[in-house]
Amino acid sequence: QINEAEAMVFSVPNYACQRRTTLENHNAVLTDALSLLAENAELEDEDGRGVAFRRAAAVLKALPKPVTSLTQLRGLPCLGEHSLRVIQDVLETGSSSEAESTKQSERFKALKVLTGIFGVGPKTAAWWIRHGINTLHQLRASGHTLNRAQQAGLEHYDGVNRPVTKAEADAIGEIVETAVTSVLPGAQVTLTGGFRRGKLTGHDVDFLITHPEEGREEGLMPKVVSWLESQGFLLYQKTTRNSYLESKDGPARPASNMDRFERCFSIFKLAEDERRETKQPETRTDGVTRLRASEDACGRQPALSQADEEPKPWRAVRVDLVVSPISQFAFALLGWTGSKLFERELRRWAGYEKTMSLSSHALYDNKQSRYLKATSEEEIFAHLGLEYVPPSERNA
Ligand code: TTP
Ligand code: MN
Ligand code: MN
Ligand code: MN
Repeated sequence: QINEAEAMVFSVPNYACQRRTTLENHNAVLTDALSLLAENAELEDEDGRGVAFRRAAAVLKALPKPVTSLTQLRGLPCLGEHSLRVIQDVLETGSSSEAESTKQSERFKALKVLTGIFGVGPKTAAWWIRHGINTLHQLRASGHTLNRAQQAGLEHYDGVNRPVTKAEADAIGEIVETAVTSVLPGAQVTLTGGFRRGKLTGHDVDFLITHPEEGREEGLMPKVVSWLESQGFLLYQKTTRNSYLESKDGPARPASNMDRFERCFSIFKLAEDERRETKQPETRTDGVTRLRASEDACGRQPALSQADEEPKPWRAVRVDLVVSPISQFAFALLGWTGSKLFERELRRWAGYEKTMSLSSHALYDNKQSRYLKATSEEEIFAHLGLEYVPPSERNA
């Protein structure tokens, strides 16, 4: 036990985009408890409370050492009364009683199971629970009408809810690359989302597609989807077209945080042999990928352990595809790399500190009444008066 007087007092800047947050976390017990409470708030459709817990967790993720006493946190931003109470509980007892009881509550469990269905959000889940539906079995038996996304989500529930490994993400990357360059030679595919930040697993795989010649990317998504469909790679897909130009509220002020790129939410069918084939050449070249290959084997365990079920020769993987014109590529890349909290904080910083509006399409300076152009993420950080933070340090 460290003497309070000797313990270091931490200091971190206000906004997560001013901090460097790696995947190394010295306060995992605390941040797990706060993240669980954030998740519960989001499942209850209380986003304000969710963000407050996410911000508090992000501050603790940025600390260089484990917290040992509350006094070390004096003056830190984003730590509200409620979060401090949770932290105190963990420091005193080793766990958060609120997080533990939430985790074990029937309502939390039901909300989590039901929103685990692709296409089901907190509102739908809450409505089902009010009608006595708490499990997948009860949902199937209820005869409730499901939309196409939810039907696919229910059918591929286990795959969609099993973590995706980096090896699987790379295998899907090769398929997407082949699809994209087959229908438009010269087009480029970039891995975004959590895997670009260096995460070893994810809930999906995110890709950003562009072409170095402005305009050549137009209408690309339907062609990519057709190609993937014809090769049997898609279990589900929903494509939405680009609505950026026709929007009325101005490009830098989208109605929500959703952007308007041509995009595709999909569920891929990834064959086991596909996953091996794409790994083999890598396994020979370096030791790092050999490590990934063994994680991959772990990823298959749940399917194999179901003794009475024939193990499938493929798994379902959620994949997000986005097409951006090259002129907006840097903004799209920054917007799709995450983390979600880092993105939110970037926009908050832009608005409150710089009187600018940042979206995944553009950066607008409200004082100068003009768009600020950028061809790289570094330029966008510079426009915002922020030190550049590389993807691996955006894990807020
Ligand atoms: P996610 O795929 O939801 O999250 P992630 O990749 O960080 O983590 P996980 O491993 O769980 O998949 O989102 C990726 C990024 O895309 C995130 O920064 C948010 C961003 N994004 C959207 O999801 N929708 C949008 O409309 C925009 C503009 C960005
Ligand atoms: Mn992702
Ligand atoms: Mn995603
Ligand atoms: Mn995450």
